[in-house]
Amino acid sequence: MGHNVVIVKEADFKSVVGAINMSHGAAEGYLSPESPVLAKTALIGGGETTSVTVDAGIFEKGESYTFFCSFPGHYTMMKGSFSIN
Ligand SMILES: [Cu+2]
Repeated sequence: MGHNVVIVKEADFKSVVGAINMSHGAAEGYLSPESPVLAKTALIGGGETTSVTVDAGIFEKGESYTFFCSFPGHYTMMKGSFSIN
């Protein structure tokens, strides 16, 4: 098992999580390569650490974003949102 952080536009969340499939593999976070993912970390286990660098310029003023874990099934509980004001 593992956990990660994936960031997408809120409007893309349902399609992105709908395309999560074990066949895409852990290295891809089980995400479809066609999914409009803005940023993601590696999947890691308890006690591990990881990081990702994101160019803040990708975030648009007035847009809403969802961050979630893409391990299959986790996004139902492991998610949150933010917006740029
Ligand atoms: Cu998780």
